Amino acid sequence: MEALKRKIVADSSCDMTSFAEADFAAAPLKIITNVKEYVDDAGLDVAAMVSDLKEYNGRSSTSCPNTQDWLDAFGDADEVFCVTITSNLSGAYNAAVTAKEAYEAAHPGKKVCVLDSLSTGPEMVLIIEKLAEMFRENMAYDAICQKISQYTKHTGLLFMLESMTNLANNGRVSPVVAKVAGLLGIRVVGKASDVGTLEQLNKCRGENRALDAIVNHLKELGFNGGKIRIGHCFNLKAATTLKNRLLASYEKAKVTIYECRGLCSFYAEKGGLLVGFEKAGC
Ligand code: X90
Repeated sequence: MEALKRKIVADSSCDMTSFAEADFAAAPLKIITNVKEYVDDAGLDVAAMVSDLKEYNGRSSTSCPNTQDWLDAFGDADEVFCVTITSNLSGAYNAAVTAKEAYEAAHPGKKVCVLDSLSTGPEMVLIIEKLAEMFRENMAYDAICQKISQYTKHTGLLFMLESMTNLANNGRVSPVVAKVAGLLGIRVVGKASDVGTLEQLNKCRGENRALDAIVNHLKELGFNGGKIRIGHCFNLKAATTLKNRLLASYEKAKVTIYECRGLCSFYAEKGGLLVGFEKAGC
């Protein structure tokens, strides 16, 4: 009998284009302007997109993977574990569920477990890494489905944004909140709410104070020195400062930093920081 093919699939808001620890594919979202369409895959030049967008004054929007995009990402795997951006801000989850139904109907015996992250970016990274860990432990399909949804109850996402223009223009936050982020020197700090929407926590004067607020929120929300993934949109400086501050208080914390890909760069905008973290008890 041939070995079971297990695969992790996520939409491109997870900021990962490849993954060494397991068979992996990302279904791309798209960033669309009147002059160009950017496909958020490994070929996207994120720096060029961000600089194009800075010069561009027209309308811009995004679109999620459709059912076929998801099916393409599933490939021919026997067991797919599919992680999506929050269903409260994107149609990606619904399209993935439709793809699951089509895939399972077309290939009896094959299974797809779809997980709504109620989050995005670095919290999805943590979920994907945990799935790979479960693969290595040879856990059964049903056990993984159940355990991974438990795991997401012990992870969280905080963010720091310098501008919320694209979020507001696309109806993902209220214009009132977005306006604050547009003020000179102001950083909005917030978190992914329990229902997977943006929840504003603080308006901070300057990046330093915003990073302090993030460190405090991490503690309040139950971080106790586990894993942290920091995604940044052209703000390595803030990401590094945050990492060092965390390591000063939690010397064993496992902190890594990476650059956001297209979708998160479009919405988090230049200077933005996304922080995915584990809470106690996972
Ligand atoms: O379907 C689509 O077109 C994608 C829409 C995505 C909208 C929101 C993306 C947010 C990206 C911003 C800060 C963190 C937000 C946390 C949300 C739970 C990053």
